[in-house]
Amino acid sequence: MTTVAPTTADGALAELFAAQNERREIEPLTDTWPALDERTAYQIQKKLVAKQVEEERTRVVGLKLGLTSKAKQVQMKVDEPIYGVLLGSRMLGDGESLAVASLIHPKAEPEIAFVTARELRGPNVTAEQARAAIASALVAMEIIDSRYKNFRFTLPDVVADNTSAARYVVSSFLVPAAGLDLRTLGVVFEKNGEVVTTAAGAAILGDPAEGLAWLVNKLAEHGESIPAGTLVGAGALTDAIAIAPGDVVRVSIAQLGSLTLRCT
Ligand code: OOG
Ligand code: MG
Repeated sequence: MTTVAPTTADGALAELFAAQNERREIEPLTDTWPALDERTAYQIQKKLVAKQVEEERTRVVGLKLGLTSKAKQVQMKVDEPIYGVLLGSRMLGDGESLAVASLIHPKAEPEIAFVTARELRGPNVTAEQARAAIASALVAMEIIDSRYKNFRFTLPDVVADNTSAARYVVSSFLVPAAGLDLRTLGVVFEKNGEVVTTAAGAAILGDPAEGLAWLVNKLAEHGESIPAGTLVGAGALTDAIAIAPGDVVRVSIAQLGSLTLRCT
């Protein structure tokens, strides 16, 4: 079947939804629709998430930042942060398994996540204000699965694709944020018992609280805020690594603990 490259928001939405459900790669939207802008891309994301919520009979449980570390910006060749949405149906716990074949070409990446204590509403929220609104922090790992071939995309492409979101693994240990210096938390990322990357919390825009401030100020551009009790993934601390059946990947973060994912 030949598919016509989409040049409208509805066409892009249909193509991204089908690509995910059929586990097939597509070319970036901007190859054929260079005028696709960031605002339209976030509108497509919103509609895509609404379709996924309906299809998966689930609900939105959180938000995720992307491209908040230099390592990721360099790896993906996009030099600004982005945000996406986390769905309840795609959450995994420590020690759970992931069937790699259920996705297109998944990669794993280590993250710090937060739970917010109170509503945050931008614009002009500072990192200090954002930090004060963090109730707890936890170890997380994102499984990203761009619907684009070879993970090649521009900012509007990846935004429309809900920032490559596929699965999100979270620890059940929530560590109270009071007294934690998120910047100096050491991060070790291992695959099959070997250390593949390391980082510290400061890899996220100098301070993970800066990531939360960026998110709430960006949401304000779209008239949205972050409700109290929201899970927020702060973005990968290091570059992402490809995973294959049989792999065991593990994220350990000082003071927060560790979590493991088994790939089948
Ligand atoms: C885009 C998603 C980036 C992160 O944590 O930086 C992201 C991608 O790399 O495909 O989730
Ligand atoms: Mg991520």
